[in-house]
Amino acid sequence: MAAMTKLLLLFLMGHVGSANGQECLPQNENLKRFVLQQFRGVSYYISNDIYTTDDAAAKMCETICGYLAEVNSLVERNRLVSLMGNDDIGFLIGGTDKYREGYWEYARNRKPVEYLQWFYNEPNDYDGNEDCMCLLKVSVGFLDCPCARRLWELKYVCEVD
Ligand SMILES: [Ca+2]
Ligand SMILES: [Ca+2]
Repeated sequence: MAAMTKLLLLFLMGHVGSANGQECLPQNENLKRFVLQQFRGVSYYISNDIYTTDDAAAKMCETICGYLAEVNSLVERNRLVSLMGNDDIGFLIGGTDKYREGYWEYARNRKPVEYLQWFYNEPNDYDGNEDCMCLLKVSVGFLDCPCARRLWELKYVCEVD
């Protein structure tokens, strides 16, 4: 009987464990795709892969309770650029005007992007197809860039509070 109870307990514990596994915790296997960097109380997770779409990147961020990085100052922008490796061109970050052209907001909560420091001649909605926001190593400001991967081969960066 004691053995049965023990087995039952193990069974239940196993279920609790798997339930937790579905939450956004660092135990998630997707975490392996990220390199953690910390700055001013928030954590940044840089992807190892190139983004395919903004939605896919955002979903990946959600697995670790995060969201596509929201750059709120020049200091934060500089910090993110400093995290870029030698081979990195830039990152996809949070911010989109896909809901309303020219109106920049965060897809996760539809709040307006308050810090908009654009690069020269940006945003230009090139080819009518640039509704996401990117940060390039060589640019001081942001660029609007395609939400779906085309010529751009950028990683994405998640932020976790
Ligand atoms: Ca646009
Ligand atoms: Ca652009």
